[in-house]
Amino acid sequence: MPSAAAPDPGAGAPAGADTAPPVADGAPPPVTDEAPLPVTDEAAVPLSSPGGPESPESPGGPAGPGPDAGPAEANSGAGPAEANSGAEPHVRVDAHALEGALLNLRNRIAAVPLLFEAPDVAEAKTERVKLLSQVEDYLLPRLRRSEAPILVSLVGSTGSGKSTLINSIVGMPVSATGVRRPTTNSPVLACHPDDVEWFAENNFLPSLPRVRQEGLARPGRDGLLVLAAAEDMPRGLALLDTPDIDSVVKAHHEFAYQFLDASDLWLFVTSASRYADAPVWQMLQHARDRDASLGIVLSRVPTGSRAELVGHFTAMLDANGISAPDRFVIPETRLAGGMLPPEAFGPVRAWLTDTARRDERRVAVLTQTMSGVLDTFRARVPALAVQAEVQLAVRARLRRQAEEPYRDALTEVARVTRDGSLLRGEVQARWQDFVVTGDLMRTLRSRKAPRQGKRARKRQAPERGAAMKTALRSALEGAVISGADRAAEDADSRWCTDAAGSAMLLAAEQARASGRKADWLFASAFGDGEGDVRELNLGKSAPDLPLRAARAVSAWQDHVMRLVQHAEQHKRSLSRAAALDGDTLALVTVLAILGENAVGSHAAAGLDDSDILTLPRRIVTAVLGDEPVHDMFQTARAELNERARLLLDEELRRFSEVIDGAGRCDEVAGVRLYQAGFMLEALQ
Ligand SMILES: Nc1nc2c(ncn2[C@@H]2O[C@H](COP(=O)(O)OP(=O)(O)OP(=O)(O)O)[C@@H](O)[C@H]2O)c(=O)[nH]1
Ligand SMILES: [Mg+2]
Repeated sequence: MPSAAAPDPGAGAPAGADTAPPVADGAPPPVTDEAPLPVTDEAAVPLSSPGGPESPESPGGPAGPGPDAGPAEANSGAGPAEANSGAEPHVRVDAHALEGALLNLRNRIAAVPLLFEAPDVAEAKTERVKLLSQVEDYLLPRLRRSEAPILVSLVGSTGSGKSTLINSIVGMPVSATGVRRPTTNSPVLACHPDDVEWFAENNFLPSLPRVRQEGLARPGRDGLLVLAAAEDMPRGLALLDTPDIDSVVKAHHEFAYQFLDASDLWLFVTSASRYADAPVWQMLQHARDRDASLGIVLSRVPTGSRAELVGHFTAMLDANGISAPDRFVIPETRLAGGMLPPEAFGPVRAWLTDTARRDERRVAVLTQTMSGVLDTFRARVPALAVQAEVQLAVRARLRRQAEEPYRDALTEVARVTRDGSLLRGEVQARWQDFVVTGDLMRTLRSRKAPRQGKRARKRQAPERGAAMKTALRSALEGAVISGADRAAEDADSRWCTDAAGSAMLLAAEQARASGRKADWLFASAFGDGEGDVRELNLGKSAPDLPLRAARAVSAWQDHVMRLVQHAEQHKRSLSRAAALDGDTLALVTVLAILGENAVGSHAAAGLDDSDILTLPRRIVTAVLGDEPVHDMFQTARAELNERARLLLDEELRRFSEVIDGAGRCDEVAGVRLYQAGFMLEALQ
């Protein structure tokens, strides 16, 4: 939280003004004299971004020095400092609180799940990496070690002379220059030997490997940060020569942006022949949007066309809203030993040295760049939080696409196991056999209580009854299996035609393939079987479904048998009714349950007395009584539906596993990220 929120109108002119070349005599001090960021635990952060290009005395406008100002003009460019000084109040914020809020934000950003394909997910992934690197590579190290040397990145067009300028400022060749384009492929950081430890430690760009160099950096070490210590460098200042921004080498371009995100001050260098190129303006607009402290060098300007070139460049800067007041022109000159003459680079060096040495300017630069980054979070963090919510919606959609077909399958199983649909075909044919041959009637007439026990009873059961039972069992299994097959096909095709679904399936297949390869390698190394050779194959039911369905149906039939026995015993104890063959009665009960809704229906009307849709119910009711049959049917049906549900759930789980396999999707990641953003904002 701000420890003192009272704005100080006289303090804290924007860094653009503060970092202007030495202010003309008599000009008001451009910056606050609050304790500088490096010294206290409190960081001065502007309430809002410093004045934009619309400022009437905008540095880019006619009143500013502009590139028209050569080094000498730039040095006398006090205009912007006067125009902006005191315009932007600062508040002092608690650096510890800010660090805590940033750490929290970093964790929340990292936790945002970007697992599923969605319209902007690729951009969101890039944005997440950028946000994390801005927090980890710049804001946190800078907050923790605010006294560390100020880091100036030279960035810009290839061949514009960045390396030449650095070597000239450093006073010795540290970065290779050359006619080969691009020349610099490893960033080279030059600083005073006393400062080199700070950059050798991994608190600046922690993920980048680094190497110390003696003498000139050799080209060809992409991806390494080369640390060059030079006695002539002013203390407290580090210059970073970065790969070009307009390179054919794409990595250079990304690299350059990464360095900018970790820099306190950007020195943008473009040449008379390249300043109009698109990458120049992309980069400058990026700097403008980030509101980073920015200086601009127009190099290799032929003396004859200087006014014309500088005028055009200034107009382009204005048109693009680039307000950097610190602009330098380096004329085309002869190099001496690869170095620029002192009058060409001197003003740039003086400006940089001054920025590093004068606390108020240093604070202003750090403040502007840090606030610039933090300001961008206001929109970028909620935008990422929106993506977290989009991800949840995509995941819910994928779940629905899989669940709906299985839910429909369950409804269908419930329907066909009630309306008599299963009592056709083979089942009906077996029933006819059973009835016509008189087996059923014989069984019904047999009133002797079986004394021989279950096994003997089974032996007695009529063969046709057994055939009937088999037909019934396979009809029930078939109902579940065909429902599951349809659901698998439907769910799979919904995923295949969904962008997120198909991408997820592809990733799951790849993960499975690499897992199989690892299994196979393990198996071939240790002779441990053949590994898991199953395909994902979601469009079909699991290969073991028929086995599981058979077990489930058999278990249900046993359950019905027990229900029937229970009802029968109860009935006998009440009315001393004769016992019936248990197997047959259970079989008939199953038929009656499966045709429950068909009884009395139009389909069943007018059927003869022996019809499969009517007779079983009549028999069961006659033997056990109306009410017990009703209760028993309900129990048996609930049990049947539950078993079917378990089977289908098991099938559905294969889909859920693919979704879960995509990664952990925190339901509240978006909300937490919003909160972390608000907490950070509250501190500014
Ligand atoms: N005559 C003259 N040559 C220059 C000047 N500045 C740079 N050069 C030459 O132009 C070529 C490119 O300069 P570098 O300093 O390597 O350019 P760079 O911006 O570092 O290029 P990349 O590393 O590819 O991004 C080299 O051969 C330099 O010697 C200058 O002001 N005058
Ligand atoms: Mg270079």
